[in-house]
Amino acid sequence: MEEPQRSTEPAAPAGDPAEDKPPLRVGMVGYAFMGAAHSQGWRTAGRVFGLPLRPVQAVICGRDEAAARAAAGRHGWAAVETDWRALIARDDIDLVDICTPGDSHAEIALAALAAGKHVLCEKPLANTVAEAETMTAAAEEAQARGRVAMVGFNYRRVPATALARRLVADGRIGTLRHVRVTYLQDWLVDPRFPLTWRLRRERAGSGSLGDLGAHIVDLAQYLAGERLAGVSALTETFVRERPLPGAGSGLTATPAAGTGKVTVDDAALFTGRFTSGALASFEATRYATGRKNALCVELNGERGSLSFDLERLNELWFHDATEPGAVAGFRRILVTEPEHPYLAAWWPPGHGLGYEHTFVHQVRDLVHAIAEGRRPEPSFADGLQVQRVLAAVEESAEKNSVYTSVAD
Ligand code: SOE
Repeated sequence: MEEPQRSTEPAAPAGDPAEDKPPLRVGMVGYAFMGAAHSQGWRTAGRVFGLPLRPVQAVICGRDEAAARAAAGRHGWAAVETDWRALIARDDIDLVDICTPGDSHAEIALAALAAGKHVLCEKPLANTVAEAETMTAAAEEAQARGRVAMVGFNYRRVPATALARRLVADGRIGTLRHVRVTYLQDWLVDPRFPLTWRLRRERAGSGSLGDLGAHIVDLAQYLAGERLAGVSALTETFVRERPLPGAGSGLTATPAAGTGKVTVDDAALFTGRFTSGALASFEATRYATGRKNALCVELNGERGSLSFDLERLNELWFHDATEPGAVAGFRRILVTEPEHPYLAAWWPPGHGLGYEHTFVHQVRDLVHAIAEGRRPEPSFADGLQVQRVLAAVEESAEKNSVYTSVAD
């Protein structure tokens, strides 16, 4: 392979609002679904929000050179590497964005932090608690050197969930009693779906639990403003053998010969107790036939309730129990006003946002944390705590749902 192009730092286009800001040169490892979503964030945030640094899509990295070059063209990256170690060694990269399967998060993040880079790592932080602990220790050490590390729980950055967090923190629903969260997909219902990396423990760490459960554990704790103390859980693997993947992906793949064992959970159901004594229920599954990416959360407090549905992500339902009974009830807040989180930068009221905007908001918040030298949220320590909850879920499920405390 010829010498990789130097990421000739693309000059800010004339009129770019961040034209005079110092560049933040990003190297992204991975270019599949999350690579595409993160690219949208890097490409857009500087144009919508007045950022203190100008994100530059400098290098995209993938083992398949042709595919990485195609992704560079499609998503707007200036140069290509085929080895993440070479990307981290470059002196024209300030931040490494990790969009790979979970089995490489620790290795890449540790090397990037040691090399003096900032890090954004997709969720779940790692495949094991031990890896997450090592990453968190490295992130704390790097923070002392002015380098930050964030984990990508993007559903915190839906304006409606960020508004819900504000309302809970302001006491608008009073003392929390319940959190009820479900995250339902159905892409594995067909037993012919091949044994891709998400179905192999050595690659993904776990199945629906780490992929979907990580999101809803983080979101529940973020919205509640407190942590889970313990859980009781059931997990199940419904289809235990699947066709080995051939060329292509998903159901359109041409299957290779033979089958392989599924070594992760297909679904996880668990209850939890917060440190305050509030109770929670969680469901993460890839077998909710007809549900595509259905994340719903409801919080019940002594003074009111909040309810959110990702399929209607510009809306937040609020019940104020202090209102007179004759007019009380769940009312819909259309979360498109300039005073709502992130919205002042976007469109006039009533013009909604989408899933992709959560990645733009993620970049906005990360760039501000870097410029202000503070620990971003969610930090690697937050990601570690989620891993500890997931580990308690797996331990409880192995013990027939025995209540299992979450390790400190
Ligand atoms: C799973 O299919 C998945 O892609 C998750 O990995 C993402 O985190 C979620 O945002 C969408 O669904």
